[in-house]
Amino acid sequence: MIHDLRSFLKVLKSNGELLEIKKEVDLKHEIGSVIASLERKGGEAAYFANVKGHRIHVTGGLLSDHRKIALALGCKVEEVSDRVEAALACKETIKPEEVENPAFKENILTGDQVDLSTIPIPIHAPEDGGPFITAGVTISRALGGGRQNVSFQRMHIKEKNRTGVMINEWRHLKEFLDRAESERKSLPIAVAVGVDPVIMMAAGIRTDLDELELACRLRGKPIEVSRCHTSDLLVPAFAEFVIEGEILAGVRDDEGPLAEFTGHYGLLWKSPVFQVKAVCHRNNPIWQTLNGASHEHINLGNVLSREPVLKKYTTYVSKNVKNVHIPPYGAGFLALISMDKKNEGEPKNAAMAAMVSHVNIKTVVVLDTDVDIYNPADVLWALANRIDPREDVFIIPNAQGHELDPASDERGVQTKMGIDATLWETKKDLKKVVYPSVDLSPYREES
Ligand SMILES: Cc1cc2nc3c(=O)[nH]c(=O)nc-3n(C[C@H](O)[C@H](O)[C@H](O)COP(=O)(O)O)c2cc1C
Ligand SMILES: [Mn+2]
Repeated sequence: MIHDLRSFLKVLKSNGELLEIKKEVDLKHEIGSVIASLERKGGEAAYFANVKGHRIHVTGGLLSDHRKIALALGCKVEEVSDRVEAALACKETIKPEEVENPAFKENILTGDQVDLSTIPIPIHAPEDGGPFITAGVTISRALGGGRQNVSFQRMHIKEKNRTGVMINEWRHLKEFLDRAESERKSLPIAVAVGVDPVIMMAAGIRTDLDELELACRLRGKPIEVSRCHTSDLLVPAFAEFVIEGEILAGVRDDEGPLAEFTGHYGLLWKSPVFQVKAVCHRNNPIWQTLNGASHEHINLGNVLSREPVLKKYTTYVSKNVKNVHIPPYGAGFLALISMDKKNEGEPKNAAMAAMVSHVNIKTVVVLDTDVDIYNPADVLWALANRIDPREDVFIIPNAQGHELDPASDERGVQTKMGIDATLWETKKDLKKVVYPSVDLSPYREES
């Protein structure tokens, strides 16, 4: 049973989804490029056992596709969005379980011992502004008490014990920080790196629940947690690293740029500052990282939480919707609907439902069920073949989208587009050519 990063790495390895790299690699760009190259070819996650200048190993690209996400959840690929939906809909409470002597406290560094440069934190994309903690989850609580929150906040390494921390509008952490700053107080947080992958999935989902409880539901059992060394925040007991400290009241500093989820570089921001007070880590810790603008980034932020809603909205409008997908290569702006239409107008209704299932969704393509919505070439084939733009494309001007979409104004106002790429009824007897897929290994063997 997966309960931490190490047990997940074992599962990936035994399923042929982990590439162990013994060659020496550079933190600057090389690790990011190897992870990206593997992701581009639908390959394995990466495990770097020889990082130049460091003894600590690095791993990355662990949730780059649905095969690995399904392994993390212990389900089939086609069950992933139903699993997330079930966890969100579940009324049963499964609380994290507090334990003594957590693994992450095997080593505790405080005061002058804290030095982030001793941790192999990569510079990922060629034009990133420096090394960033990208796969860590931020654990926080409002100063006056209340439930905990878990979210992703990238951390730009600035000094041996200081990082920038990007906190967008509408984040729970932003609420906590605003309130603390109004009292001129700093906010304690902890960044857990290298955790059970369901905790990362929960952190990327916007919910009013404590995301650790959502993670427990995804795992189907309590997740073990322990108090931090310097605060009473409860963090995953089996985290590889727990970096503790506080976000300083009223301080803002340059942070960025970093490869953003849209696939473009972001800007240099004036962001809050994280002052590190303690670095706790397991014996022989493993550093986990994640590439900005990667499929993994989009899966965690834009796909896992939104596919269940997309499915709910579109199947509500038409029972002939068979499947939905938000492909990670579409930056979360594209939705694909697989439909066995019974009526000519149905695909457009399903497309309209998809457009309102999440504000970021801009382009919706409705496809016949003979098109594999997980295969981009098949989707483009249908777009090239089965549409008459005048009949099959409709646009909705001045709708609300995301302000980082390059084709929207500064408040995110943009045009949405629906495309009915299903075969016309008059052509419905056309049959797609499908060659059976064969296992090629016997054909490659020498005689
Ligand atoms: C890989 C990744 C990186 C992210 N980086 C940031 C970030 O730097 N700052 C931020 O405010 N949100 C970031 N997000 C988005 C939030 O973590 C995400 O929307 C989360 O659900 C917000 O949690 P909340 O609802 O508890 O505020 C990131 C998401 C992912 C998946
Ligand atoms: Mn939250």
